[in-house]
Amino acid sequence: MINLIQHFAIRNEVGEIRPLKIGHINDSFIVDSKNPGGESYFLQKINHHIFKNVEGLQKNIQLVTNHLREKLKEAGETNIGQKVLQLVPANDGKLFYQDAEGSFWRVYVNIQGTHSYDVITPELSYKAGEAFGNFQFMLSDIAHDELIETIPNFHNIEFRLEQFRDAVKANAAGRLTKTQWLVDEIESRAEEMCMPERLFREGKLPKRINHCDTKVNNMLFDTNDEPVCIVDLDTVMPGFVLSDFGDFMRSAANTGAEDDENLDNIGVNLAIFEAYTRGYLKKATFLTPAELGNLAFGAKLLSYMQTVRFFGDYLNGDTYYKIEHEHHNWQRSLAQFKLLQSQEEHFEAMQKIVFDCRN
Ligand code: GN1
Ligand code: MG
Repeated sequence: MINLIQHFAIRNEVGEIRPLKIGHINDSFIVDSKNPGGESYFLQKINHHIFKNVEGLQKNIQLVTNHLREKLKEAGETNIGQKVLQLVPANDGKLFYQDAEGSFWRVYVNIQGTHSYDVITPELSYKAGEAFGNFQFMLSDIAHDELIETIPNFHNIEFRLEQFRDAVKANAAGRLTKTQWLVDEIESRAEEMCMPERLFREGKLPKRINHCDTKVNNMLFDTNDEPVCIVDLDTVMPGFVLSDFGDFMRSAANTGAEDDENLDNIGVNLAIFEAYTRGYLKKATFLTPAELGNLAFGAKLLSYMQTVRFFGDYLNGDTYYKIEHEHHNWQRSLAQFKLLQSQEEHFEAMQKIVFDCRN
């Protein structure tokens, strides 16, 4: 591993290299500096079975981070090194390094003095809403064709349902017998859930540059608990704002965990929902009535989409997400579906919150 990091243009002598247990896709490590207080690094092995165009992925990230840096400078911000990710190029100038085994690696400067949350308070949720709203705003003037779709059709539910139906048909892991009831639940909602894609085709719902992975733990807070930096920029691409709004609610406005084994823990946390919505709408002043009117729907859609994706992976025999035990993807599917049911029950309350919080 130490040999690996030497391929990057780092400025410090390397100390310990520690694996981090974050994310379901890439492998992450912190590379400490040998000198206490020195610059440290965030090393990642990119899952190139999922991100098939690594060069395009890295170019996207460079473009997005440069853009954000410019915006922050224009706004007179200081300490920008803490507020935007900074890629460290390889010694040959490329934004990644490919090792002898064909694996792809990248390095960021590690943003020290920050932390993230898996479970959040309403107060922090309000600040997170402002931060994600501002993030969308800062990226709103990047031309859509400057960015590639690092995973084509990533948040397109019509496409996700097609993949899911293929998984059901193939039943590769032989897991369908006991799980057919959830296939039926998914199918009974399929038409409703494809509504945003239909609105888009009719020219009634726009796409904007989205983060597309607005999980609560993709935001770094400083020692004063102020949000400083949004991380995990692998999937920044055009999409519906309801998607980013919904993914935050899916991960934060849940009284249980994403993969909670006790389904009784799971339900919508309306206090978090309200606080985030207030913060988000304060910054996202650019929304059309159709976008605003479908934010609460986005919360349902993202829980649904995640059920479809986890369950599809379970049926395929766990080929996409990292799992910690044999039936982990099934446990995740059940937990996400339970959240969806709770969101359905509370849909009117969620809609009312959005309308009460609008400017
Ligand atoms: C994956 O990067 P990570 O592991 O936080 C996934 C997201 C899912 C999420 C579910 C590229 O995100 O789309 O919402 O897991 N990322 C990719 O927790 O598929
Ligand atoms: Mg991610």
